[in-house]
Amino acid sequence: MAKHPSIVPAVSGSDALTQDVLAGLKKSPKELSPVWFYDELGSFLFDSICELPEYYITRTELQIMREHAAEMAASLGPDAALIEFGSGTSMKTRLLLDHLEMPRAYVPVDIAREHLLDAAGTLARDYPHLRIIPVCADFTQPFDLPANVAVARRRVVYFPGSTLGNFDNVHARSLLKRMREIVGGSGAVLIGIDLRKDPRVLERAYDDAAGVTAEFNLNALRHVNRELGADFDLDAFDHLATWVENQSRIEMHLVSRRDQVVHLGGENIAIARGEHLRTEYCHKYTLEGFANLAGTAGLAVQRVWMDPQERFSIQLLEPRRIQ
Ligand code: AVJ
Repeated sequence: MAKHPSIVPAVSGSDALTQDVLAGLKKSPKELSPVWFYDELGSFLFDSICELPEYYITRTELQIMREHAAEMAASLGPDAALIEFGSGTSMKTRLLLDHLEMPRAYVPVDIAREHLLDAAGTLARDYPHLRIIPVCADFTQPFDLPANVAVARRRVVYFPGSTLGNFDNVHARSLLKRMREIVGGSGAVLIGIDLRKDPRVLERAYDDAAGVTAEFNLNALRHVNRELGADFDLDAFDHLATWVENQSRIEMHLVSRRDQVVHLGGENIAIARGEHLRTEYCHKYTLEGFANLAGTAGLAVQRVWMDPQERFSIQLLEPRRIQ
């Protein structure tokens, strides 16, 4: 069930990663990229989060897929080439593939090469007639599509999980624009979007009673310690998930329990007691707010599927007609 959101810093290589983390720690407030959540343990913890009673997102999206996948597939039509951003285990995709009429190809795009190839192999056994063309790439950066997919009549980007919510509005818009470019004038985007709701429900979804999300958040520090040789003390931070009304988002923070100094890349980073380190945004949209955002990226909402409680939505977007 793990998604591996491929939100990686714009630089790579250990030195560049160190510089990237240092730059975040020198900001005010301090920041650490959510990419650091996802090492082996982090992916396992995320899988556990998906099973938590408070974390409605994965369960609700699956429920909508089960209920409406046939209709979604019918709206996409025959001969579609399906391109999935951050494909992970392609779990939700199966529900779609089961209903698509003669799909031309499935292109899972993911940054985790081993997991990508494993998932593609498993899928190939279950869908022997489907042409599966995995692409190992960071979907936040431009990447090339396989030639035969680039010319398919109907190209569809599938982006489940509400991962778009992890990007601020500027980056969300440019990601939507990229999808618009990939699908061209006659394609479509099928995207999972989490909806605004009672802040208490949202805060619980990101601060569960069993403490799994807290462990997931703290694991980012463990990952940085191991990968970059930092010395964050995991016991010196508290997990915080807080609803920020004027940004319409949950923010996950780590709050320092004491004055401390962290060493990284030969530098000393002072962190004061009570100081916050921001690790993730999770924007929650109204239907209208998301339609506006998509509109600014040249995409128009054609269909919206929701669960009966309207907690989550899966939306079909198509390029806006040129006026
Ligand atoms: C996988 C990015 C959709 O934002 O809800 C879960 C990640 N963070 N609990 C989300 C996450 C904290 C999740 N996404």
